[in-house]
Amino acid sequence: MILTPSPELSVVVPTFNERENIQELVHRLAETLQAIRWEVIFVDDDSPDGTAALVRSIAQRDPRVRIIHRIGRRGLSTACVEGMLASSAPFLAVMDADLQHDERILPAMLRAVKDDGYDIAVGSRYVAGG
Ligand SMILES: Nc1nc2c(ncn2[C@@H]2O[C@H](COP(=O)(O)OP(=O)(O)O)[C@@H](O)[C@H]2O)c(=O)[nH]1
Ligand SMILES: [Mg+2]
Repeated sequence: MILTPSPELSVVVPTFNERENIQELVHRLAETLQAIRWEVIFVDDDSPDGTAALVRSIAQRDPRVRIIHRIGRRGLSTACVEGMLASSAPFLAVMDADLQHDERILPAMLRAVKDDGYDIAVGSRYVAGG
């Protein structure tokens, strides 16, 4: 039996009406995480703009892309927690879907927790190298 190695990093992305940003975000993650086994878990609260349907169609072509589609639910933090709980990866990241967060710092954040022994890494505009 040939097993496909599972992801080392799950990027959890809560979404509400982010349809127009999904494809670009997946593209940017694929670019920046080339050296890492990764997946992205979108957690969508049944957005009226059809975000979940779009994610599902991308996921049909790309197994690194997953969707948790929540019905009758709202809430950014519970969406993040449920995405994290749906992952079996040893490392987790959470980011916005709206392209406000710089995905290019994800490899450095992963290194901080994986190699430098930190429990958590936080991206910030307000610290050097943030
Ligand atoms: N699943 C889910 N995602 C949400 C909800 N509210 C906001 N989001 C998403 O959470 C992320 C952060 O929201 P955003 O409006 O960008 O917050 P801001 O950057 O702090 O202004 C975005 O990807 C939103 O689409 C919600 O109720 N449920
Ligand atoms: Mg935002």
